[in-house]
Amino acid sequence: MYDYQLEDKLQLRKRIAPEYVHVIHHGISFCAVGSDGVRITMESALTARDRVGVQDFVLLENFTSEAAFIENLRKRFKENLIYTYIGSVLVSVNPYKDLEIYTKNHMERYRGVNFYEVSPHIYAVADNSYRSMRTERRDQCILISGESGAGKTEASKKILQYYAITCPASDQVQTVKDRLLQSNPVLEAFGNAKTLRNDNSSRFGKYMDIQFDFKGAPVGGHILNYLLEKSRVVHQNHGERNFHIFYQLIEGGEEDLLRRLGLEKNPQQYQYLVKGNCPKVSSINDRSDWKVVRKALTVIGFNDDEVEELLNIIASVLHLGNIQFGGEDSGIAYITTDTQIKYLSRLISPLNLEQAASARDALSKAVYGRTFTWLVNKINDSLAFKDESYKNPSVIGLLDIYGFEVFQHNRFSTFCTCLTVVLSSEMAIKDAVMFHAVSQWEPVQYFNNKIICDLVEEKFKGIISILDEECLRPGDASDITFLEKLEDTVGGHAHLTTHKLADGKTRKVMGREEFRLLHYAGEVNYNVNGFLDKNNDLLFRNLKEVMCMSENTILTQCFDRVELKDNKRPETAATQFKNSLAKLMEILMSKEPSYVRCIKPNDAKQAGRFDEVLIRHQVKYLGLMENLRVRRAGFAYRRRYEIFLQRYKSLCPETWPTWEGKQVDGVSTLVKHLGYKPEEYKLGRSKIFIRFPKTLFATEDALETRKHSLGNSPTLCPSPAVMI
Ligand code: AOV
Ligand code: MG
Repeated sequence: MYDYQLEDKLQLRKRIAPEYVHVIHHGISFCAVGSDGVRITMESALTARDRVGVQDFVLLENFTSEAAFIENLRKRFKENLIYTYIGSVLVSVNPYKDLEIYTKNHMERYRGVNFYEVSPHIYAVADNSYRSMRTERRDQCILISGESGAGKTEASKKILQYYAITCPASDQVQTVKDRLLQSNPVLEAFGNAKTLRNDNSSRFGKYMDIQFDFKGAPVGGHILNYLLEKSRVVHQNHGERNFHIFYQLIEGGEEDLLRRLGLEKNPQQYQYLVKGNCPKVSSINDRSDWKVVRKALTVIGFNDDEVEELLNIIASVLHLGNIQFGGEDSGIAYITTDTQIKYLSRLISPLNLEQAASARDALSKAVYGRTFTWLVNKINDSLAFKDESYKNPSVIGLLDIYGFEVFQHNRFSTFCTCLTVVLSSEMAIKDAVMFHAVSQWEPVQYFNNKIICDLVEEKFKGIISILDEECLRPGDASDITFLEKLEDTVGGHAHLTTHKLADGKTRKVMGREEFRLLHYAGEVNYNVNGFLDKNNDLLFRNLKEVMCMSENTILTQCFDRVELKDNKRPETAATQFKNSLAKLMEILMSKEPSYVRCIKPNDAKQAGRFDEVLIRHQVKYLGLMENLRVRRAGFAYRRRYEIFLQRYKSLCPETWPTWEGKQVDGVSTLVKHLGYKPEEYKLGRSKIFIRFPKTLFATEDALETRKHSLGNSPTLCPSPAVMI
């Protein structure tokens, strides 16, 4: 009695939540079944829908309303439905609790299944990219964004786990899978730290390629790392910690090992670990994490000697931090701590107290930073694709950048973080514009990110150029002269303000050492203090020389003598970073992107709390409303001609069983036969763009009906889940 005909099914599909209601076949009619397997009425299905919201924002009736958007998010969050789509973009809200949705069974459920038949999930995105890679032979990338603590790193780990479990494997592939998975705890130990926003905050940007062979098995990987926050090695803000590895080693290291390294079992003994006054974190168990990391190092292929050398470096950094200086009447510093590290005595002669301490810290940062890069290279060696006979593996790239962390006063590192966000959102916007270019309807207003990009990057008069110029200028260059140059060169820019007003008066609300950028996310104030030093990132030559003499084989690889001979000035930090980001953008542009947008529901890291103000802010700067408008105004679904034809050709006598002519003509014949109206679709260069999901749903339903009337499945065809 609860059976529905085809048109009802369409209604159901559009309106119900697949988390609670499934539509199943029953002869040529359909019925709705609740999650407990019992048939329910259309009315109950709709009630369920009202309770849990829509699974795709594109289906929201009032799609231009931000309030409706947030309400839908809230309903779902309350039901532990943390994932929702905007077309093919996945929006994810951090639940701050373990949900039972990442089991092997769940993975199986998403394998090869249509996007809208199952509830939205990170596995659906992973599966989608995988199938597009396989069927279209096009490299993919998954871009994960969101603010600090929103769940980016967790999302990227879930994607990796999905591939590790569901992709085909042989013995050799199993080793690659293990190494891919084990690279995470190692990189997190050395590159993540407890911050105020996130107990496991990534302090470096990470882009990882996973390489697949022609059978779809993962056979290798490669990691690019960006801008490790080195300053954390020597200083942490109140309530924050240094990188996890220091605490793991001290808390978890075996007594013998600690003795050999000259370390005591108490983190409070080390100057570099007491700045934030936060040695313990309730959500972190350093001792058990140590065991995980130690094992992971072995899986990746480190032998015991290499591990010991690596840990020796970590211990030396702690010892270095404990070196104290005293001052003489002449103002020249000397070492007061009794230490074995004799080379540091070289610091004494020309430096005053402050300079000596800063030279010491610069050395610690350089040693740690370069060791981190060495570690990434070492992991890359172990992940390298080794089959010479197979030249071109297919690739899925995962981008997990550090989140936007805006404070009241921001420093150089935030400036660089913002750069990443600026450039990666430029990429997203480009994609959206490309997407939109094919539709001539309802122009969508974008925040013009290019203006900001130019302001930051432009040659000669962009902020980075001006900063570099000040860094190179001998004489009186300082953070303040940099700010003055900024005022002279780009003072009148609509997106930049300083405390000076055009009429010569000063703006009271801004500090004299600040400039303000109007980003997409809103206004951000930057304090220029330390900009020149951090951008120069210089290390005294004699310290470099000493490091080159080290007998530690890792350090000899990190500090190369060639560097000493080369008198060319090294690139500044901002320029290096800008260039590496430009390269990253090139890599991403060559791939088909999918997007995951992560949202943090509250600042207290608590389960069940939905802080509307905070969420609205993120919806705004993640550009989700624009995203939705683009999907609605443009074409929600697009598909390459051959794939579309392949899937639906059985529905039209003229295209079935084979279409002999040009593919575009075949598609055109097919959609006319299906009754598509001209405003519902556009034929592009190589793809068909479909405007409304309902058009696609109807076509899918027609396919299913045919399948059932024939009593078997039609030709093997890629599912529309990969339609984005
Ligand atoms: P982030 O990568 O976006 O921040 P994480 O991925 O590290 O954020 O997530 C922060 C914390 O939120 C994790 O340690 C988990 O406790 C919790 N969490 C995130 N996603 C989930 C999930 N799907 N299920 C359960 N708990 C989750 V940063 O690296 O700071 O920008 O720089
Ligand atoms: Mg992270």
